[in-house]
Amino acid sequence: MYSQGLIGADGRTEESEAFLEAFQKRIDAEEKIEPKDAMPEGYRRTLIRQIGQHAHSEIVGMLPEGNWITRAPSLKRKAALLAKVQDEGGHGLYLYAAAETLGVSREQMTEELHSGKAKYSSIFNYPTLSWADIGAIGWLVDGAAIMNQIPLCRCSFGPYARAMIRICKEESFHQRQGYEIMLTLCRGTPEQKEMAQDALNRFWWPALMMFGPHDKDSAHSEQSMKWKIKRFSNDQLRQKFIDATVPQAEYLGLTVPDPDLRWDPELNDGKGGYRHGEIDWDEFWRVVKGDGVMNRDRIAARRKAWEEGAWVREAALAHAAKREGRRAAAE
Ligand code: FAQ
Repeated sequence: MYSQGLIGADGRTEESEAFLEAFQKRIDAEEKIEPKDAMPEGYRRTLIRQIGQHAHSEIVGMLPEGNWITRAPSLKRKAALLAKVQDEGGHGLYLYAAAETLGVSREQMTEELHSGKAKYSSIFNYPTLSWADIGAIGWLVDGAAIMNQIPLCRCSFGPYARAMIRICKEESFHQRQGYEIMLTLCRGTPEQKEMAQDALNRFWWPALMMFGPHDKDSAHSEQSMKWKIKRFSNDQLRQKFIDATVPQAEYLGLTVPDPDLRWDPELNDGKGGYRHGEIDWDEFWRVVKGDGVMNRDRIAARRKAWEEGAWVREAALAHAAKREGRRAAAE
């Protein structure tokens, strides 16, 4: 058994060296940490922050694509897009449930999203202007999400790791679906191919920003990697994504909008990889801090949905209370 954190006179948890060391030993031995296990307060808070932000990203991420459900070019495309957007909603729900096991309530997380306190992925603050954007989101945004999330299936916290297994299976399907939309457009008329190129031009850099700041500027990476919440750094994952995606763009016959992009055989310990231009970090931080093109619309849409759904939550609670009352009376 591990010693627990001690509650000091000021109410703060003081964690003994022995407790922190024993916890790190469990992590190093690849043991899964479960909700009822003793854990450092920093570990718990980091997970609530990351899983909460991840859940919010899935939920807000339904909006840019939802925008195209009524305008999908065929019944088949519409059915597939509808299913994808529903999948994202499901991912949000598993993730909220995983965060709740750490002692935070769904209401609290929702309130933090609506007040602007909690972040969600910067990518969802860009508008979807054409049907090709739906292809680009599946290909690039789900592609980046998979690259980041496959290692999360091995996260040290059990409920998050288990939720990620199913999520990654669904995201892989979304990525294929997006790429297939791009392929169809690229094999279509010159106007369709131009539309695909325009979507790539607008989504390439924001997709690279999804991996977060450079390692040297990443506040949480070092500790999160030590706790095996993250298995790779932001820059490592970004590089893997670029190396996997550039050949896919070539196959489509599209040009990646980066004049500095070039193959370097020395990169990745001599295995080769793509060197790339610098990300516009001013734009990244502006969007993260709430000043992107769509930030205000996204939060307004989420608040409206929450308010308009109040009657559903009330009805569900009333129904549960009634059922509970009937069960108690029968006993
Ligand atoms: N956008 O110290 P780090 C999806 C924040 S899901 C906004 O490096 P960390 C599915 C960061 O939170 C996409 N904020 O932080 C889908 C921190 O702020 P804080 C979401 C960002 O946590 C597809 C600060 O900057 N995926 O796409 C961003 O170690 C299609 C310092 O950064 C996940 O959430 C950003 N891009 O690493 C849905 C995956 N980057 O909290 C619909 C899980 C950084 O101190 C359609 N999360 N920040 O105020 C992670 O892997 C990590 O949290 C990172 C950031 C890698 C996102």
